[in-house]
This record gives sequence, C-alpha cells and structure tokens, in this order.
Amino acid sequence: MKLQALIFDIDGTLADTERDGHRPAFNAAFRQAQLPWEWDIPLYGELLTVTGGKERIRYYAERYAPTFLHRADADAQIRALHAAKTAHYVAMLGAGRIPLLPGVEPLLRQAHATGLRLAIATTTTPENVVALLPPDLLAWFEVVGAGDVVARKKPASDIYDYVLHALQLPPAACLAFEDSENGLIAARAAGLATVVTPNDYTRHGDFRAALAWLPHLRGVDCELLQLWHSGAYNSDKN
Ligand code: XBP
Ligand code: MG
Repeated sequence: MKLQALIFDIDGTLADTERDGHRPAFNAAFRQAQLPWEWDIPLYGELLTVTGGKERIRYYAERYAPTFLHRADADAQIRALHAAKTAHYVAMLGAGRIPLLPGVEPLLRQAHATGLRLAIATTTTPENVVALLPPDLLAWFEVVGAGDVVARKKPASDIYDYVLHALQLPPAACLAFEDSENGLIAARAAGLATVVTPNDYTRHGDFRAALAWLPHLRGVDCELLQLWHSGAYNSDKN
C-alpha cells in the first residue's frame, strides 16, 4: 500500500521538551502552590514512564507524597496543578521557543511539499502543541490528536486509533514517529510501522519493534521513508 501520511509524536520526537520544558514547568506549578516538591533531572526520568501530566503528578504523589492524596479535593488539586503547569509551559515557550530537533523541519517541509499528509498523536495538552510549533508549520498538520481527547494515554493505542480514524486511513498507509518505548508500543498496537529517534531520557527503551531506530531524523527524507515503508509491508512485520 502507498505511503500517504506521517504521524508524529511531539514530546521528545519533534522537540526535546521534557528536561528543560515540561519538568521546570511542573516545578514552577509546585512552587506556586507552595508544595515542597522538586522534580530533578534523574527523578523526572523515572516519572516519564507515566505519560500525561496529571497522571504523572498522581503517580509521584502515590510514591513520594501519599498524604497529598488523602485530601478530599485531591483530584481537583491535581487538575489545578496541571493547569498551572500548562500555563508556565506555554509562557516558557512564548519567551523562547524550544527548537525542533535536527532533521525535523526539512522532513516536514518535504512531506508537505510532496503531498504526504501530516498528523500529530501526542499525550500532551493541545495548548502545548500550539505553543511549540510555529503557526505556518502547525497549519500543515491536518489532524492534531492530543491530551484528553482519548480516555487512555500511551502506551494504549487510543490516540493513534483516533488519528487514523480522523485521517480515514488504514495503518498500512501511514508511518509513525516516536521517541519512547511507551510511544512505540502505542503506535504498534494501532498497527503502525514506526520510526524511533530516542533521546537521553528514552534511549534505554526496547525498540526492537521499530521499523527503524536512529539517533535523529537528519538526512531522513521522503524517498527513504517510502523505501522503508514498502519494505515493512512486503515483509511479515505487519
Ligand atoms: C509526552 C508526555 C506528556 C508531557 C506532559 O508523552 O508524557 O505528558 O510530558 O504533557 P508522549 P502534559 O511524547 O509519549 O506523547 O502535562 O500536557 O500532559
Ligand atoms: Mg514522546
């Protein structure tokens, strides 16, 4: 089947947003709420195994601050902390964009120019996608599947299923791009051949189910993707 669309994860795949973006935004929200919580770089790596900011706060509280969850309004507190975190994150990106990772913009540009359809499948909050991507580039994405639009976050396949449904394409007509094991599991569960570009936080994952596994997207162009894609669907991989 012909390759018709590329579906991208955001965090860690289009830009390196976690360590110096989401993490300090969580910490700013905790300070603002006068909570004595500080997520340092190694701890955040552990917390990243849980996708979704609200889910990550709850996971942290369960392990490191269980009394927080004894409050009757703990769910509302988590939602409020997360809303504050999103505001800090969006403000941080507004003050100076986190750059796209090497090879990302040329690939998007070429895909757009050659008529490959583009979509996003991310766990992050929709406002964060808008804050990260320059408006002209964001406009190239026909579908943006983000955050709580689905019930179950990655590694569940829901966000990819949602995007495929919106594109009205079968998985065999698409390629997914991910940086993490959770993301790869989600994309594969939706039937998508997946290109993985890990980073410092995700590089210890198991990526054996990936179509390709590379340090970055520099030098990856649409011809190469067509080739990998045709290989994937002429083998027993899918
Ligand atoms: C990304 C995430 C997100 C961000 C925070 O996972 O897990 O939760 O860290 O986003 P993936 P929110 O790249 O696999 O989609 O705080 O907006 O939820
Ligand atoms: Mg990611």
